[in-house]
Amino acid sequence: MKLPTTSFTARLLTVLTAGILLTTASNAQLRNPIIEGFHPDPSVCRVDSDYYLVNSSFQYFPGVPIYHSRDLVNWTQIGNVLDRDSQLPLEGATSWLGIYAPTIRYNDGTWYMITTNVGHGGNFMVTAPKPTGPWSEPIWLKQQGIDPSLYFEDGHCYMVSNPDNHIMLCEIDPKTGEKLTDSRVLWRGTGGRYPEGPHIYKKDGFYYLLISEGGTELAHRLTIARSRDIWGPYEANPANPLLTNCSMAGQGMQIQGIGHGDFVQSVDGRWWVVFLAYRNFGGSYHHLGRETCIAPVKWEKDQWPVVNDQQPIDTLLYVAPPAKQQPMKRHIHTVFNSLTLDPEWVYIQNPVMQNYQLVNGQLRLRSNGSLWLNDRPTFMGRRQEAPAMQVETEVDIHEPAGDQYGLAIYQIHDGHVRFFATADGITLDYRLKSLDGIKNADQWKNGQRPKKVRLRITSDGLKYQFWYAADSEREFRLFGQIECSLLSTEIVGGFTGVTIGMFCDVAFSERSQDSGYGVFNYFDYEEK
Ligand code: 6LW
Repeated sequence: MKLPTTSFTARLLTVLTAGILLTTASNAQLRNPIIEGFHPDPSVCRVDSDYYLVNSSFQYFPGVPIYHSRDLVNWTQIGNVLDRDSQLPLEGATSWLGIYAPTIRYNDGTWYMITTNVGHGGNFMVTAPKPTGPWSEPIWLKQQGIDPSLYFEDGHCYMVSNPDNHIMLCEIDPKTGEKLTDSRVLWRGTGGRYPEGPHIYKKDGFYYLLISEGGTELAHRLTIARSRDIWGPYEANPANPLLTNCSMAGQGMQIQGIGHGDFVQSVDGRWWVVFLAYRNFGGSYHHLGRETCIAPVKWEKDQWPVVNDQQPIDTLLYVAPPAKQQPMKRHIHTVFNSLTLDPEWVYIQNPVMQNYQLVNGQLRLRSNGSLWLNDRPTFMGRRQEAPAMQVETEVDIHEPAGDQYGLAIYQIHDGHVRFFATADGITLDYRLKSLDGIKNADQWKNGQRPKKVRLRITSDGLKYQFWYAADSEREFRLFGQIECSLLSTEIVGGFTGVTIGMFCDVAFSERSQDSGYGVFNYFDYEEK
């Protein structure tokens, strides 16, 4: 990841330009992102008046969250496509590995989700009779590269992906995945780096090939080419890039890194593109990951598509949204008296399920070794989907004092913060690449060891603050704070965004020999 090196004058100009755009766009109504937090690489598919959208998920289990909408702007998670070990081996996966960009498509009564498990077998697809599943076992595919997509026409099924930085096409048998033709190069992009994220569409007799270039950072962009024959030759759009914020007008926006898109036509006939972007907080840092955004597309007969009138993208667009956007302030209080948890819960790699037990309305977690060892650590969390939010849990305190359990803010195995209470006291510590240390630690005063401690993390988008209250204390005490930027992709890396959850661990660098366990009474997540 490169940090921006924009000159002061350029910044000043773009801030001014952004100001002018904002003023003229005072009626702006379309709010981005449409799915906040770690939701990269969106792919969307409409059947009748229902839209379905999937995202990449990297080292997290279950994988590939799937969303449903009736209007393209208000989305509800209806499950996860990959929800069992046999579909999703993740041993050793980090935030750079595991499940990359997926594509969702529907053809002739069957739903398809095709993606790459980087580090565990490459490209595969799963199929289902309904988007809610059940999804099949993986059908492994021979054509390599990342970001596979499918295109169906007249009984043929084509697969496109990017082996060796070329966009390549082959025909496959959609039932077995067997290759029916050689793989042929369609396009190498406009000459920038990393041609990826290809999708094929047919309109007015042209095959359109939409791709991303530039890498998923500041230079990210969408480009497009077209041909009368699916096998090419493809001619590049003279007005490429189709969409980027890597421009004088775009570089001052809070939203950056725009790319990886998929077109969809809404029920009213309008065209849209969903794509990923990240929001900077407190400088050129993003900690919430790459998020799912949307922009309007003008696509006249026989003409090239034009996205958002070639204007840069920010958090408000001057365009009528397809429907009223509901406020996104979620407040979810989870208690542990049911074995069925909502689909937003995630584990790091394949969880060792006996380490997660619901006992008498409490969640009991057993340690499986340190978070940073990255070997199926015990962690149950959710994506942080809004910059301003609060999470809270209550833990029971028990002997021995060596067990460490509480709340963790997790970006990557070597980029996370832990806030926990033990029989000895309370601790806030961190691992940020090769730096690990204790930010604050306090012992319980003699004889005042509490039975229960409530742990709370709040954020305004720029800093995290850590609070606690013991037993029946009503007031929370501030225990420490850190900047969100320390957990950003720019500092600790990875393709994901922050998740927040409950962990059970032993001291850094130790592997649990046995029995560390922690007891949690609830988990509360509230966006502000
Ligand atoms: C993804 C690729 C990309 O597969 O980054 O931004 C890779 N786009 O298309 C990982 O998300």
